[in-house]
Amino acid sequence: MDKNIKMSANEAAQRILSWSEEQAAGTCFDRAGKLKPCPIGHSGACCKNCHMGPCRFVGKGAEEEVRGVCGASLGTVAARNVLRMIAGGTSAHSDHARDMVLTLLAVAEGEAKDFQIKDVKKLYKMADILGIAYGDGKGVNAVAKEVALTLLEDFRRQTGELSYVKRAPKKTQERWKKWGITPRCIDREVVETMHRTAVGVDADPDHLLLQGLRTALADGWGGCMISTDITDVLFGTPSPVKAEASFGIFKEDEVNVVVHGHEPTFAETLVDVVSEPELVEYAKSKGAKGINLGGMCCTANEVLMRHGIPTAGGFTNQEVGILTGLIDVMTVDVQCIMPSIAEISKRFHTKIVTTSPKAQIPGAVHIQFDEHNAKEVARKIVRLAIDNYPNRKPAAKHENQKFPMIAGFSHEYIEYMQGGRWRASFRPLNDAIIAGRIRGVVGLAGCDNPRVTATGIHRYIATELIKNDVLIVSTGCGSGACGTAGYLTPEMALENAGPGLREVCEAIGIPPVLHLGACVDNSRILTIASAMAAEGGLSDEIGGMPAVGIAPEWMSEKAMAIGCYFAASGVPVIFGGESPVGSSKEVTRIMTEVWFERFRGALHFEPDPEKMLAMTLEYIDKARAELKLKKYEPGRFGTERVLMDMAARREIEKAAKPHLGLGA
Ligand code: SF4
Ligand code: MSK
Repeated sequence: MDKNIKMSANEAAQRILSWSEEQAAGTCFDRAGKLKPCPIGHSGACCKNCHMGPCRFVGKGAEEEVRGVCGASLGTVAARNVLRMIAGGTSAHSDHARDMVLTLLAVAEGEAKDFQIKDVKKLYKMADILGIAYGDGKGVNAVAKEVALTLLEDFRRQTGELSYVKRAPKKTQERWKKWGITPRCIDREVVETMHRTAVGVDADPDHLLLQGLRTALADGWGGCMISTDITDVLFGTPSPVKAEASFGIFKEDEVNVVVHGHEPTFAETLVDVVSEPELVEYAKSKGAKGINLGGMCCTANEVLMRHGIPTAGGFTNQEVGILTGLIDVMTVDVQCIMPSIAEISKRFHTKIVTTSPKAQIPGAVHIQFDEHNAKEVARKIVRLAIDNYPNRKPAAKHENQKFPMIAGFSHEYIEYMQGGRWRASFRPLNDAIIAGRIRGVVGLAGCDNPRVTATGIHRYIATELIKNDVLIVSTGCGSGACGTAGYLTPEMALENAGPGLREVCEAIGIPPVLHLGACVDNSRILTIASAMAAEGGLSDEIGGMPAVGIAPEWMSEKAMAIGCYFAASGVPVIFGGESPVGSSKEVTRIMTEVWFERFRGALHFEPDPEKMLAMTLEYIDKARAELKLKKYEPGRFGTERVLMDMAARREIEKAAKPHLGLGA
């Protein structure tokens, strides 16, 4: 690998990776260097949906002239490829959500003794939305059971609408109805997507992509939102917690257990057992001072948000963490787990433990977890880590770097922090946007990626946006990237934010980047956007807000589902990297111009970080102008609130261009 190209923007990760190159340890960065992506598949121009292919659509005029053996066009193929990514991503989030529903049901029926309902208020809020009665002597578990059974219908209902569709602003729902993309349930949309993309079924790119959006909406307003809600109900709705990030969270003199993956249930159990006196004593008997729990990727975000468990960062840090030689056990469940960790761990002493019935990795130990035997399994795994502690090898590369951070910004807390218990609302945020103190809001989400300087684009975008008075809400590995850069502290705002954003952050005592949770918790952004629309003074739907979504280093199919549910909900979204539909002008146009015209959201792909930033600010400023808000000028704020009447809104809508001429 070229020594001048930084593999990771995290300095500690970079030092460990340079050391690993000398050891020829083999990480995703080495593999990314060796394995160049196939340019045909990378741009969406390859179809392997039947065994007459793969068919490759290459050469000048491929879009017009080349056809697959079955006669499919490049547009059909590129659209089908996007749909299959959305279906994959939706399946991942939603299967996770299904497990959360089943856990809630098991708790309600008294079958999962190690868990109980922690946030009854939130459970009742869900019951309200779902039309389930509570109170009048009805026990909490009875309500929980009804909530679980009602939400199970969201996976299998054949007609009708997903329960949580009604949480979106009316106007947003109307757009979905008009274009026939209101999801019926989760499983049916995924199955229909797989059907319609099979050989010889749906061939119209626009028609296909509408089904893609319907499936993505089933992910956002279904799988993701259900998962966030139930996780809060079972384990507590997050509120701000102090924690630490980066590799210095691993302790040399303690047993280090790391949770990696996405599901919160097992990790929550580990949080409970690691401080049990018998286990701590057992650790001491092996020469350790105690037991230290840390996290990686999105399981990390789950326990960070609720307990302040420190995080070693996101996706590209998983192998790097093992290279420290300090992890005694890494437990993994599902999603974003590199199978290579089992291989790389053999060079050290780390034991990889797979815990999900859905995922096993050759070379890992499998100790299966389910909610019925939670603590028993957790204790077994902690003992395994303690027994492994004396096996640490001295040759590994430890780094002490760690940054303080604040996480735990649930949408409930964001509302609370703007007015306290009695006057909680989104009014102050809307007013700050109207006055121009806050120029707009960006959801900075998605993976970090070894094909670029990992976490580097997240950092660049975060730095520039807060300088430009843009408030950031972050999730998933985007939050990991910001946390391991030291961006998740209020001091960061004082030092780097523009004058308006700084004033707001100082007044409330928040960082300029609000960590909202794991990648399923992008649903919190949908809830916030809906609340801002309901609050008034900005757009009366999610579309038209001075808000943009960015996933600068995305790689997962889940990111594609997320990007598309934001676009369908009315948010312009910008993804980094080369476009996976770049080979088809037609599909690119549909996903940008046509979607913007219909839903006021779009999905762009832009590899240049500076252009990404420019597009974001252009979208925000254009939305401000269309809402007739004060023109953004750094340090010059308005005090007037401009409330829009219906006539003014109609005028804005008439003037709204189908797209911003941003290209794709
Ligand atoms: Fe080729 Fe059509 Fe088969 Fe795709 S579905 S591999 S385009 S023949
Ligand atoms: S873990 S989907 S690398 S955000 Fe949620 Fe991170 Fe992307 Fe996985």
